[in-house]
Amino acid sequence: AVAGAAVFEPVELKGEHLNVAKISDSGKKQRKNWTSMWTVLTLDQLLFNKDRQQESAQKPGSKTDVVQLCGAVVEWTTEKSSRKNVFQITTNTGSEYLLQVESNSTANKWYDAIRKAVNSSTKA
Ligand code: I3P
Repeated sequence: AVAGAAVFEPVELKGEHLNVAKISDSGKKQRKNWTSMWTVLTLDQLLFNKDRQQESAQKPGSKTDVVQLCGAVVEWTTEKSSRKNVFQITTNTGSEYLLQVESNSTANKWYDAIRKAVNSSTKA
């Protein structure tokens, strides 16, 4: 999914499987349940799908979880999980997601790209 990533700088992260746990839904605490999700970053959204095939099926009734990045906060956390490479996204509506992947470099790539998307969509 990231072939040619170094060439196409800003939006290199088309899609990848990340471990995701939604721990709060609009301020309401959720039971932590790590799930491998096919994750796609757009200019201002993060899309979670159960699998890659659903990626293009963003119509009503599809199971895509859409995270609005405008006004979100993204930070590394070592307290909310025993796993390595975990960062948290808190949306402006108070939903909280933990994202994790074994590879440091993959985690760093997503963290950086999501922060950039947050910054540019929040200013816009
Ligand atoms: C949780 C599960 C999670 C773990 C979480 C456990 O148990 O083992 O993987 O989070 O720890 O509560 P269960 O499946 O019974 O709900 P990490 O893998 O992120 O450590 P936590 O309660 O300390 O968050």
